Formats: sequence, C-alpha cells, structure tokens
Amino acid sequence: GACCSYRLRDALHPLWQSPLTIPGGTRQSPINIQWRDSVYDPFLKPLKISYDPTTCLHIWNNGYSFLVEFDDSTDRSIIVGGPLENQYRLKQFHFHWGAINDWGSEHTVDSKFYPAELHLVHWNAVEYPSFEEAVMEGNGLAVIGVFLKLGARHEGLQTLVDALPAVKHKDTVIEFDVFDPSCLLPSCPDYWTYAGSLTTPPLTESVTWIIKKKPIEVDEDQLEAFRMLLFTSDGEEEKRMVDNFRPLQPLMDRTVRSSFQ
Ligand code: 1SD
Ligand code: ZN
Repeated sequence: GACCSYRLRDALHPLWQSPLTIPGGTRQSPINIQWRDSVYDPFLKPLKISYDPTTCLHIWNNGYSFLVEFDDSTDRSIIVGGPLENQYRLKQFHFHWGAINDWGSEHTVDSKFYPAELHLVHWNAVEYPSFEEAVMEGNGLAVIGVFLKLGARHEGLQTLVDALPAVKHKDTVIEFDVFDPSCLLPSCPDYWTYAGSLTTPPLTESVTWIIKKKPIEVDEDQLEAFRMLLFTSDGEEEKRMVDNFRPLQPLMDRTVRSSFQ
C-alpha cells in the first residue's frame, strides 16, 4: 500500500543511506499525536519567540527540502520558555509536504495528515558550543512544528514562495537577506510537546518537539510551488520534490504533554 511506497522512496533517497530506523531507538519522530491521550501540564510556560529578521541568510535546496538558514553565531534569533530550560537559537527552517493534499505532514493529529508541516530548528547554545555538538545531546535541539492546511493564501509565506524558482535544483543556494519566520506561526499559543528525534539521518534523539495545535492556512498555488522544486541536480533526470516526510514512529514509553486544557 501507500505506506510501503513511502518507505521504498525513503530507502532509495540519497539522504537515506543509513538505516530507516535506529536499532534500540526509544524516542523517534515523527509520531501520531492522539489528542485524548495527551496530558495537560499546567507548569508548561508560554513559548516566547524573538527573531531578528536580519539574521536570515539564504535559501538552500539540499536535495530533500529547502532550508532557510540563519546566522546563529549570536543570540539574536531565539526562543525561550515553553518546555525549555534554556534559550535556543534559530538555525534554519524547512518544510515537509506531499504530492497531493491528502498527506505531507510528518506528525499527525488523531491520525490525520496535513498537506505540509513547517519545522523551525533551534539549538541549545547555552550548553553546547556548536549545532553539530548539540545534535548529539538529549536536550540539544528544539524544533517548532506548524501544520499547513489548505485555505487562504498566506501573505508571509508568499515572499518565500516567490523565491523558490531560483532554488529549483538540488544544491542551489540564493541570498535571502531579511525574513521574520514568526509570520509563519499561528497566533494561538497552544502546543503539544514531547521528547523525540530528528526525522532525517542521523535520526539522533536530541529534539524537544513543540507542535503548535492550530495550523496556518496556505493556498493550493503555494503548495504547488513547493511541488515544483526538484530532488535532482541540474542535468539529472528531473524528480519532483514531494513526499519528503518520514513515516510515523512508535510512541513507545512517552507522554505527549499539552499546554492547554
Ligand atoms: O529534515 C531536517 C533536516 O533537513 C535537517 O535540517 C535536520 C537538522 O539538521 O533536521 C531535520 S528535522 O528533524 O527537523 N526534520
Ligand atoms: Zn523537518
């Protein structure tokens, strides 16, 4: 069925030369968030986001998604609060999406897929000297996940969409100087949080996931612009960049906490 074809696609993708699962992994991502099994935690603080638009550097098609990367040499773009004990620095954001609107997100809510999911990747620069070292540590990373659903055109996202044709091929990079990704976050403060992993190799179990409850709305044209990107380099046989998400992983011995009742 469909599930198996995604696994096959993952297994064949160059980024997936290491195993699809981590032997002995106990906190892998993504997961299905079962709303009624999540536990309200009154001690969870609101998440505070403070991004400096001038720390934005460029957009890079890395052959699996497009990454909007930030200058993370100082504390100018950070998040604090929520489930986090430290402040975490923004390194990059990227998306995962489907070939059609029926799937595409990595996480699901009550087994429902959204057509796409935004990940804002942050690292713990208080305890670790570099992103690469933070990736190896249990509390090294914090990723904010935001679901995208079909609806009205998203004006903030459109700036990004307009730049995508310039990074159509794998390994292309363009300058993208000023962008405040907080425009991509829903205004509702509610989130779920759980301990998980990266969803691409090295799949390390270093991520505190913060999944926003409310999706943002984007329109069909904006999703189609994502689907025009390519997994392949200039000159290779063109393969559309679609279905760049990892299959769901077992919850194991974990609790998903919610910031809301
Ligand atoms: O898919 C991204 C991958 O592109 C890379 O950014 C990695 C961190 O270096 O993070 C994963 S994910 O776990 O945020 N999906
Ligand atoms: Zn991701």
